[in-house]
Amino acid sequence: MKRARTSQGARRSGASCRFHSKGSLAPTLRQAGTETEMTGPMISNDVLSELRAALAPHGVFLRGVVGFADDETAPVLRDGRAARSVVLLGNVGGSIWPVFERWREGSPDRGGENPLDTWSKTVIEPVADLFGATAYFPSDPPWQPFQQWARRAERLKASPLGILIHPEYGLWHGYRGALGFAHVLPAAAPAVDAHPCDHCPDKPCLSSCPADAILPSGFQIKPCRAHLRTREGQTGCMAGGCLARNACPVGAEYRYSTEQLRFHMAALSL
Ligand code: B12
Ligand code: SF4
Ligand code: SF4
Repeated sequence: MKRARTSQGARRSGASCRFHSKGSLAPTLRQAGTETEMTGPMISNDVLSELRAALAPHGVFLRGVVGFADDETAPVLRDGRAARSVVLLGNVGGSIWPVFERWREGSPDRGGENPLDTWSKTVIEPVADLFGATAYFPSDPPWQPFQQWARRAERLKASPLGILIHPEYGLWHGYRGALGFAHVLPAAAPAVDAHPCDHCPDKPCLSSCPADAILPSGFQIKPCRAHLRTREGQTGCMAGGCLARNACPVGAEYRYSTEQLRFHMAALSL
């Protein structure tokens, strides 16, 4: 399948539109496991609703829409044009985990070297084809600015860990892909304005890291990695997830399962 690589470079102009998923986790999880028929070209006036419906069975949420102006850098579509809109797709809490695990169990090599990235492509690429969109993935170099897109789409801000924090989901969300469109997508529901870290007096994330890798100035990768290689790191953060992330009180009910946390930690190359 011919895919535009994720180089940036085209310039665009126009207003940004925003969309904030109002879907709750429960209905998505209830639907997980049902198959969606995805055959033939889809023509719809309500692209966002159709996209939601196609992705919900996989536990993937529409996280927001970014519109690109003529005079700004936009990702390149597979036909070489500049995207007018990008729809961000991701997980909310452990929404993708049951579907991903089932897929992995059914894969001959348990999904290969980077199973979550492979699964994301398996799910999102057919949807991109169906909607005539270009798929981008956070794991594919050259890295697309997923976090910048998320800041614009949902107005999220970075926590001291470097991860964007959501007022409801806290640090328990991520991006599995994005879809680039040649047209402007409809304006969407209001984005988030509150930044939880501004109203967190104790900031437990700053005092919970045994390697002092979370500083007010930002995440320090070297002390983190050095700690993770130690015995304490292996039985602590590697086994149960980043202690600083776990210490954040926001969105605790969306916290990933221990199994998922271990999976993400193991994916870090130490
Ligand atoms: C490289 C990378 C890392 C490197 C960071 C190296 C560094 N110091 O920059 C490493 C391997 C350390 C890393 C770690 C993690 N990462 Co990371 N990472 C990326 C990746 C692939 C590219 C970032 C980038 O350079 N983008 C290109 C620039 C142009 O885009 P950008 O939007 O402007 O980039 C912003 C980020 O780079 C951010 N940033 C800068 N330094 C750091 C450091 C960290 C740790 C993070 C999270 C962000 C961050 O600031 C930039 C300006 O806004 C992104 C995916 C992506 N395509 O963006 C994920 C991404 C940023 N990572 C993510 C996550 C979740 C993690 C981990 C928590 C994974 C885990 N173990 O669970 C850990 C962090 C905690 C830990 N204990 O290590 C998520 C963040 C989701 C969110 N809610 O914001 C992303 C978006 C991937 C995803 N699929 O969702 N990551
Ligand atoms: S513990 Fe407080 S400061 Fe740290 S990420 Fe959570 S809300 Fe932000
Ligand atoms: S993974 Fe562990 S060492 Fe690394 S930042 Fe989180 S708490 Fe600190």
